Amino acid sequence: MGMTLTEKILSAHLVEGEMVKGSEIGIRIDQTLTQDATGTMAYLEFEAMGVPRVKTERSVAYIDHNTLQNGFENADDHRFIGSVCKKHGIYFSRPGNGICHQVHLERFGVPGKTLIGSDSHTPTGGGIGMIAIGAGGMDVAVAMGGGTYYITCPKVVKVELTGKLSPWVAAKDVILEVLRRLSVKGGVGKVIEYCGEGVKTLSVPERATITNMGAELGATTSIFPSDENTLTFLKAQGREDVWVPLAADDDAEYDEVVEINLSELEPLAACPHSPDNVKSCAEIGPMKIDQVCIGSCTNSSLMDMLKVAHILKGKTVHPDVSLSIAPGSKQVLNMLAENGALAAMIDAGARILESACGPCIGMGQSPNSGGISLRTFNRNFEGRSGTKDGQIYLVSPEVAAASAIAGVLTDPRSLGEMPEFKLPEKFMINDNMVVAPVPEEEMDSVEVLRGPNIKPFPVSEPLAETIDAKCSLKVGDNITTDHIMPAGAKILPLRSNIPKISQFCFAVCDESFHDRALEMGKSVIIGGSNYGQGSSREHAALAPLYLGVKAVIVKSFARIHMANLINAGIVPLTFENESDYDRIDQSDEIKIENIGKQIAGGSVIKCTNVTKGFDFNVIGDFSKRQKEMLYAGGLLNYTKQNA
Ligand code: MIC
Ligand code: SF4
Repeated sequence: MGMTLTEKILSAHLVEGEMVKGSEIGIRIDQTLTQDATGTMAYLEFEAMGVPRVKTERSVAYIDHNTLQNGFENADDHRFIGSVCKKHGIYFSRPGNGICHQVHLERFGVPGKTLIGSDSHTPTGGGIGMIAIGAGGMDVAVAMGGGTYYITCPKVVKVELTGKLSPWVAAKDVILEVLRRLSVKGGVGKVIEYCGEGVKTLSVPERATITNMGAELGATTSIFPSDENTLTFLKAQGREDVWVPLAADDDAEYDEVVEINLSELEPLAACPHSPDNVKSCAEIGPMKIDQVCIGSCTNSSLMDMLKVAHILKGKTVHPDVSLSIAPGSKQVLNMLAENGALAAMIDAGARILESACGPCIGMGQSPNSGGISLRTFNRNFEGRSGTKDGQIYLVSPEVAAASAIAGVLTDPRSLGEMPEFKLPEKFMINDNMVVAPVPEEEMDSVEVLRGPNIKPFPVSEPLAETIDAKCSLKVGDNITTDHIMPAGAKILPLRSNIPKISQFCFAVCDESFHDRALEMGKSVIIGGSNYGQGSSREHAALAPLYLGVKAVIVKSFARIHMANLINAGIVPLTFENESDYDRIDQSDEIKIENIGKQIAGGSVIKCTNVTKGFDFNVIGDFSKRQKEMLYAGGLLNYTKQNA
């Protein structure tokens, strides 16, 4: 039987386990990336492991999230990360060089290699034929040290693309259509593999838009084959030497097949407050808008920007609309400046932002109260924009630009004929903003520079014999890591200070959570399905750890967050009968006796609701390695024990 592309790359990197779907496998990691909001913790963890130099083929640290220096904190983090990189063998992409995923695709991604990144949109690299996976900072630290990375051997979904996108219909509309069909939890435990004739009609940047936002499906990752278009892109980046052709075998068998005829797609939008709440622009109609933001790791490539500039050229942004544009990288911004497209944007009244995440993570440009904002980003979770009642719609750059001029949601097909937009034969290449590490012989001469906001990560304890604790919080379905550990301009600077950032833990859901959890000393959290969806931030596990959370019992988990909980030594459990969720209230006392023995004995674990006087079962389906991590109290303790 033939193999899928996913199986080919995973089995070529397999170091532990067998390629049996649903079982845990360990893979070798060729490349890692971090960004600054997760990076400080990841490098503190790397330092704690005591490995002198990274053992990967390429590790890169990007500064792209915390780009507002509203105090010393972010600047100190950047200085710390820069110095750690120099010492330990990591390439350092300075602030101004661009968004990690965009730059990594342009300058470092290699077809057929494995990449993990401490950012959930690392699957962007799937656009170039990599197995690129988002992970917690601790997993990335271990991989930098040469350690194995563990995932559940995924099911593989084939998305068979036929036809060709119509003018003004975009790659964004492809992934919005996939989200509409599969939902934000439809990809859990799966890799989404794009195949079929339609693949040939999509350039690498378009493919990367699709694999990037595959994160919103909850998928392990998404991948495109490496073909002639991949070669064209790599040639234009002066990197054709890393190209290899890669594709699934013709007789590969898939677990699911989704068929999409590109010719039938139309401009779509994800409505508030979920990326899978997708409607067509025609269905929504000419809704009045307040703001438009163009950029983010989903839609900030040169091609996206050239389309936007073309639409804006000679026009003026509607008087009731604020338009901001953040080109994804220095390369993109520089090329726009050279070819005059930037002038067209400025002339139309766009507010040009630096090449960074910016508004996508609430670093500025929060909309007005109740404001309707069209964004080319990938997440529209409640409150993420920085305005609690902001109404965020996720759209393509084409829809965004056309609407910015019109002042209402606009189907770009009304713009008339679309010119042909082509990848340049050569991108402008200058890696002067990537600092190389010093050679190993010189590493002792590099001093690691720390600042007063950089506090050690919280220590976790080995698993107690019995967990007997009150429920400090009960939440519903689809809780995101933006609920658990919000970001934004006020909170992001605290990413390297867990005691301080934990004050905002769950503040979106319940501002009294922090004080209550501290007062309880130890507690458990009860949640619904798809708990922890969204970002990879391990802070969503470290802050609860600091606040004494011992176990989280929910209907189902999102992949990265569940791994982060185990890494932090917090026990993630799911209800055997979902109806038991309704029988537990906040403040109820939950008792799990002999938890270590129960975990060792099998996956069904007995719990007692002491307050209400009934027993219920939960599932703790852990691999041997996960069990040992939980006994040890998390990944760092486990790694030290095994060193
Ligand atoms: C996000 O898009 O939510 C982030 C900010 O990039 C996160 C990482 C973080 O929280 O630092 C992600 O996607 O993993
Ligand atoms: Fe940055 Fe937004 Fe992409 Fe996250 S989703 S990496 S915040 S641009």
